Amino acid sequence: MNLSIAYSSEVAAARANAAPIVALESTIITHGMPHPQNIETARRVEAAVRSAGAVPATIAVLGGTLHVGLEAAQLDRLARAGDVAKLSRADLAVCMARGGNGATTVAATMIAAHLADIPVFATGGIGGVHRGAEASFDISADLHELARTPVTVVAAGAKAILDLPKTFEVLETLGVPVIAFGQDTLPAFWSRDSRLPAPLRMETAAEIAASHRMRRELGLAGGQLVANPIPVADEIPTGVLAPVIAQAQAEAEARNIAAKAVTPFLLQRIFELTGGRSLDANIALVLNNARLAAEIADEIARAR
Ligand code: PSU
Ligand code: MN
Repeated sequence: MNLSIAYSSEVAAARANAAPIVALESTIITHGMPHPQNIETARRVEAAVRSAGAVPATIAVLGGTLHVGLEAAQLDRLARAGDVAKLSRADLAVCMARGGNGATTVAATMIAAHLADIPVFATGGIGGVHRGAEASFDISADLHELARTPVTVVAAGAKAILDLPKTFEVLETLGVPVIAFGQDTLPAFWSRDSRLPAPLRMETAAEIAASHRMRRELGLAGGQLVANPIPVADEIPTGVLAPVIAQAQAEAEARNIAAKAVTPFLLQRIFELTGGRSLDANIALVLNNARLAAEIADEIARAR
């Protein structure tokens, strides 16, 4: 294969030593959070992975090159840049062929992580079936990626701006294991409990690593979704969020926000409408996911 991937010095060393690595996405930095909280969070998430004994690999396309692991200055530039494309499966090759800059979504980060042989990836919340999808057909490519690319994704469930029951129905149809971490119900991103029963439940990183390895032995395509609830101290109750999400959704419809712009618009409006509280919760849940992903990566690396 003559694809050249640029590894950060830290990730290159980890690969040479078969040390645990956790992939991290970059759309959350460029399209999911405002500056400067985005760069502060990106640095803290990387630090959380390191403290838990693994190496962070933030993924992005810079000048057409696929980077797996960013040096501090590259991360900083990405977080400030205003003209970065949001890359999903459909856009990755085009951006690279044109020599462009792009931030990877869950789908594109999974593709890059798999190319770099990194089995675990931490994010905030995956994309899914949008509310009103029966009319708009807006279903994130993240769901199909989970069905085809063998990476274990640690998220606080799907973002609560989505239609969660439909999102989890689609994952069931696609044969994606959805594993709630330590509870019987699925989390709802900013809130711990969606009241939807979890199809699977696990208590330890070792169990998640074991099922990841078993899928590989079975030759099953696709990854696992680990739904890790936000810590109790950081959650926003669903009752507080419901009217805010409804208002943001109504505004998106009134303004004909569509396609890739929907998720960034909703996250930004909810940030404004909650006076910043949604961002604090978002940051807390990403850090929590980074720590669990590092533990899973460590378990998988040990077993190799
Ligand atoms: N998680 C967050 N914030 C985000 C995202 C995830 O906490 O901004 C991003 C991810 O990159 C995810 C994307 O893949 O939102 C989903 O976008 P869409 O709904 O357009 O597929
Ligand atoms: Mn979409």
